[in-house]
Amino acid sequence: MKTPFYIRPTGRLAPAAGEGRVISVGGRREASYAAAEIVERNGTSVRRRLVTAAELLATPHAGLEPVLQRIAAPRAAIADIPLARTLVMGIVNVTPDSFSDGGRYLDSAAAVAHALQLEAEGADILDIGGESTRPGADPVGADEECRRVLPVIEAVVKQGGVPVSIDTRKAEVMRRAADAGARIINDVSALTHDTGSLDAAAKIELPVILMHAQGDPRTMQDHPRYDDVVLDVYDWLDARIAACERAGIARERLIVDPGIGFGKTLAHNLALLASLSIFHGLGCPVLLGASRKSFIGKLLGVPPAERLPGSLAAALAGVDQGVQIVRVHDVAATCQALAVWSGAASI
Ligand code: 7PM
Repeated sequence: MKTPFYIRPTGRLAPAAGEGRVISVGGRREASYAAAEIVERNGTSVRRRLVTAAELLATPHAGLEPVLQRIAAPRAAIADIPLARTLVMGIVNVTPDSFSDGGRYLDSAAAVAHALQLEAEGADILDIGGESTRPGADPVGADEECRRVLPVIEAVVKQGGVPVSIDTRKAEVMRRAADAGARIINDVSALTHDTGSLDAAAKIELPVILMHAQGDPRTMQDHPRYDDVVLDVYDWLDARIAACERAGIARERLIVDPGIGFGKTLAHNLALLASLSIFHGLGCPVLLGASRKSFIGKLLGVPPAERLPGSLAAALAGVDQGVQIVRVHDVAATCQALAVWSGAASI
């Protein structure tokens, strides 16, 4: 069964602007909206209309009510961090460094130092990954992935003070990372890649990030195709939440992510970025990962090292739409942007 209605809150208001007649996402006053786009899909036809928050809240509508409730419901803390403001997740890659001729100690020492540096810059969560999920990348085995990430997780858990998430698509890596102290599972396949991962995640009892991707990393950029990218990604995530619930993973434990760059053209990525707030209707915290991604390069023809300004703009577009977590490389710069934004947004 497809979700018949979607609600995209829009027109963010400063908290002082009004009481009552606003749409608040996850119970956060900084994430209050004056209006909403109501979207209805019937087969190939999509109807959209803009209504004010006052109109929407005054006229109860059977189809819209459950979506409104999921938008408004307070979000549970993640790994003991309350979602009162947008959290910054710092990216820590543990892939062999071409300069250290495969020296495992050097690779892990560099990753641990990088993680602690990101924490000092203000990261709320450290996302540690050992498999390259870049477009066109070759897969690695679970043992190799564990050899890369486990020593880093152990050291960061011991020496750092913020929760660690494990970026993996494999059940075995999830289990061993959790034993090593990881507090969040981040799976770019939304627990679809490994047939054992739904059950493994249910048993591990940690929060899980479900990211949307179309196709496998190796081929996903070949011919991405959607009827309506925003609604298709929404329906797919909705179905993954349902699969998780059937497997014993409650919605309160899930975080959703539209998967910028994973089987998407430039137009698809921009459409998702423009409609992030619609995903609050899934009733889970929303994560945005746009940092240094190739859509920024495609817009302007700049290499990854020069994509910080575009990455900050993407993060702020997400924050304005109430996303609860941004996943970034440049933690210090992002924290500065968020501090200025929230200074202006909370008046
Ligand atoms: C090319 C494509 C280079 C993708 C690097 C990447 C996400 C993630 C990654 C994301 C979540 C990167 C990525 N991206 N996990 N893992 N969301 N939840 O930027 O957007 O590191 S890999």
